[in-house]
Amino acid sequence: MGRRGEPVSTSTPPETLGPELISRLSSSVRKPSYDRAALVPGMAHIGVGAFHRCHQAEYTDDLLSRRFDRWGVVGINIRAPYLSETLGWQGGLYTRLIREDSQVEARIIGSIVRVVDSQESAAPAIDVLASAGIEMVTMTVTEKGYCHIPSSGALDVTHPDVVHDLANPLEPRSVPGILARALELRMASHSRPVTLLSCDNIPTNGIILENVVQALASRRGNGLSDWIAANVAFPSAMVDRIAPATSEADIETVEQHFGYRDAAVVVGEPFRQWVIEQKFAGRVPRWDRVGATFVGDVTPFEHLKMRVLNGAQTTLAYLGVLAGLEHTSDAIADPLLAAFVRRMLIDETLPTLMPMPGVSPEAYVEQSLARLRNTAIRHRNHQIATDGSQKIVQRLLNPIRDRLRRGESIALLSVPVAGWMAYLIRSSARFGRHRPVSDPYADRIAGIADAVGADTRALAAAILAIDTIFDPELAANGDFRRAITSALDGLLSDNPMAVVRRSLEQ
Ligand code: CS2
Repeated sequence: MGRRGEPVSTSTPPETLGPELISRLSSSVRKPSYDRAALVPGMAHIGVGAFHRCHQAEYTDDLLSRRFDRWGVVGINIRAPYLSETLGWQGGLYTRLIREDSQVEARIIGSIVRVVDSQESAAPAIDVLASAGIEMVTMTVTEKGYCHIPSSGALDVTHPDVVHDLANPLEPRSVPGILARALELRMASHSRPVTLLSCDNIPTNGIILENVVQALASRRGNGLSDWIAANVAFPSAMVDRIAPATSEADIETVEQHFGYRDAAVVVGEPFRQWVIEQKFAGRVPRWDRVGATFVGDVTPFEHLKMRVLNGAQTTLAYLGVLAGLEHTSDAIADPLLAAFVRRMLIDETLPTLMPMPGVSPEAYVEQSLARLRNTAIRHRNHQIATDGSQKIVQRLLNPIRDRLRRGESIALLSVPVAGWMAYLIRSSARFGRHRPVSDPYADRIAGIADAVGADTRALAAAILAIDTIFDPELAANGDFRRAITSALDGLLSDNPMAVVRRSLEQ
C-alpha cells in the first residue's frame, strides 16, 4: 500500500516521446527518415496549435522526408498554451494521428526543431522573427489575432492591444505590432526579405495581414512602410484539414495503441489542402512538390472552402448546440440538420461561388459533408462556435450579400446567422447565463439582450446595427432583416428545431 493507503501501481508508466525513444518505437508508427540534427531553422510559425501541427508542419515534414530541403521550423506561441512543457520537452517531436471512423494511422513529425514561449513578453518572438536566418513566417493566430474589423478588414484601432502598441511600439502585444517591430529590426540590421504567410480562415488573409501591419508601420515615420513594401511579401492562402483541439482521450489513444506518452499529439482527418498565392520574398520551401498548390489567385479557392466546408461547420455547430448535440459528427447524423445543411449549400451557397475550371462544386459539397460525418474526429460544436463574430462574415454574410445583390432568396443562410445570435443571447440573464461562451462580442450581445428583453425584432435590429460585423448595406436590407428576425424568434423559442424544419418546407 502507498503512504496514504492507496494501492501502488506495479506497472511502469509509459515512456514519453522524445529523440531517445523514437528509434525504439514499433514499426506501426512512421518516423522521420531524415537527419533532424542537420536541419537549419529557416522558417518560423506563430501559433503552434493542433492545426499547425496537423497541416503546415506535416507538409514541411514531407519536404524533409523527400530530401527537397533542410528547412526546420521554429515554433512560437505568443498566447497560451506554453510549448516548452509539452513539445519542447519532447524535443519538438509529436505524433500526428490521422483518424477515419475505426482507422488510425500514426506518424511522428520532426519538422519543428525549436519552440519559443513568448507569452509573457514579445521579446523572444521578435528575436526569432527578426533574425536573418528566418525567411518564411507562417502563422495560425485565429481570426481575432489580426485585430481587424471583420466587416471591413481594416485595423481596429480601438482594440486594447492595438491601443497599447500604438503607444508602445517597441514592446508590442498584438500580432500586427509584433510583426511590425520585428520588420523594423530586420530593416535596421540585415535588411533581408521575408514572406509573412497567413494560414487563417479569413478571406484575402494576405491583404488583411499587410493592411494591419502597414497601419502600424506607417505611423513609425522612419521609412518602415516603404521598406516593407519593397522587401516583405504577404501572400494569401487557403488552408484545410479538420484538426480539433487535442483532448485527454487522444493522449490516451496513443498510450493504448502505441505504448508511449505524447502530450503534444494531434488528430486530423485524412483530407488536407493548401493553396498558396505565388507571391514570395526570399527563399520559399517547395511545398508545391508535396501536395500544396501555388496559384496566381487564391480567391476562388477560399470562397469554395470558407463558404462550403466552414459554412457547413458553423451551421452544424450553432444548430447542433441548440439541438443538444456535442460534435459535428453528431449534428450531421441528425436527419433534419443534415438535410438543412445540404439544401442550404446547394440552393444558396453554390450559386455564389466563382467558376473554377476542373472543380465540381456539387462534388465538393458531397465530399465536405462526407468529411463532416467522420465519427473519429471529435470536433466539439462549442469549439467551432467560438469567436463566431470573426467567422460569420466570410462563411455566411458574404454569400448572403452576393445573393441579395442579385435579388435571390437567403431564407436558409439566414438561419445559422440567427443561430450565432441565439447562441450568444442564450448566455444572457434572460436565459440564466448558464452557458459560458467565448466570442469578443459575447458581452456586448448579452448586454443588448439584457437591455432589450424578449422583443425579437428590437433584439435583431440592435445586433444588426453592430457595423463592425454587419456592413450597412446588408444591415439596411429589408429581406435580410425580416429573415433574421423570423429565424431568431424561432431559435429562441422552446422548440428551436421547428424553424429549421419550416425553412426546409418553403
Ligand atoms: C473550424 C475550422 O473551428 C473552426 O472554426 O471551422 O477550424 C475548420 O475545422 C478548418 O478550417 C478546416 O480546415
